[in-house]
Amino acid sequence: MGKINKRKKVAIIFGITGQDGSYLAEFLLKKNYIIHGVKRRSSSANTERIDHIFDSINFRNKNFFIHYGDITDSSSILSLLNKVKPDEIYNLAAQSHVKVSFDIPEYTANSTALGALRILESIKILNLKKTKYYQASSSEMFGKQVSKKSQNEKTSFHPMSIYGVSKVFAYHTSVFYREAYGIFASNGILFNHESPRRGPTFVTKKIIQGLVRIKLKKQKFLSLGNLYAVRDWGHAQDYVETMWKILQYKKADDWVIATNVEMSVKKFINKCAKKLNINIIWKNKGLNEVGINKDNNEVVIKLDKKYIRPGEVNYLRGDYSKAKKLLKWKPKYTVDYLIEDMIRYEKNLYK
Ligand code: NAP
Ligand code: G4F
Repeated sequence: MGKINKRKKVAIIFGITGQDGSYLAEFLLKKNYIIHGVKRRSSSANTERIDHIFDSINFRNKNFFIHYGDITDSSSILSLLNKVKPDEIYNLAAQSHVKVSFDIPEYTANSTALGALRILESIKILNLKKTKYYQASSSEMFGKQVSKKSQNEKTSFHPMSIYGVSKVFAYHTSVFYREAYGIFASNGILFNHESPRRGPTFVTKKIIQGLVRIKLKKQKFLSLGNLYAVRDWGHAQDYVETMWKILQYKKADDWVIATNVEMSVKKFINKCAKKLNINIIWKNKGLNEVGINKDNNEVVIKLDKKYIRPGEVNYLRGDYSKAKKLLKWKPKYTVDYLIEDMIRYEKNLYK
């Protein structure tokens, strides 16, 4: 019997140049998708994470296309969707840094909140009945939680930043377009996920980069903010697989994706230091707290109030039982593997 010639699925990824966009593109290419990635204009190169996929000199990858666009620009979204008419859209584009959202609240809302609205409205205007939409929702939406219970799809939102407020808007907008217009729009409520490709100002990357450099005597100390916030850290490679699974499920829905393992920033530092054979002891309290390298008595961790947020999310731990049961998804990588993967990458840069 001859092979059935199945049409390749077509996906648009907004936020292709980011951590998740780059892993998702690799994942979908392995699944034989045609990928159209949207990249915003920048005065310096912003394609570092995808250059290995898109060989801009030889145009070798025939299933991978990059378009200029911006989620603050409706016309660019509308014309791309009209041209490509994709099977799936992954909206990963956002001003994704919580602390930065206190400094640029209006731009954060414009991109992170209204960006989702612009894409969904374009799907509606173009009457793309078969296009499925993935919204990169966030555990930051849970915000202020009074109890130390884990959060699931039924937990109420109480955002503590304009980033969180914007993600709540995008979440409800996705639910609204699903219920009002029948668009297949799903929310993945993803808890923190990291990788060697994580941006350098997020805490895990900052800690690992800093400690590796301290170990190699290229940096003296690391300045941080709140050491007592608790997060549920997973590996980005695990999480992009769920994005795809969410869009393959029989109906559009909302899903918590996490590891259910909690860890404070301080415990994360201690774990990383141990793996690098840096022996840290902690002294003092409040903003005077310091981490000292026991072997040479040097201060390696200091606190700086500029990293303390006007609104903080103190406790995040995700209950992903729904995704486990219905999507048959669970994380493959542990936080120990994640840290080792990130340390390995960092050390290799200095070889
Ligand atoms: P990231 O590395 O910061 O990537 C964000 C992407 O959005 C980048 O490609 C960025 O482009 C792009 N972008 C920003 N503003 C844009 C605009 N105006 N127009 C077009 N593109 C724009 O974030 P990530 O960690 O991959 O996260 C992906 C998505 O998941 C984000 O929406 C984030 O808020 C959400 N999320 C992340 C986590 C997490 O722990 N990583 C958890 C929950 C939800 P440049 O490369 O040019 O900056
Ligand atoms: O690494 P972070 O900046 O991540 P945050 O704020 O949890 O946000 C990330 O996860 C969200 C999902 O929950 C995403 F939606 C969002 O896009 C992003 O990917 O900070 C983690 C914790 C915070 O409590 C922060 O106050 O670490 C604390 N922290 C302590 N010192 C620091 C620092 N965070 C950063 N970025 N830099 C510090 O020096």
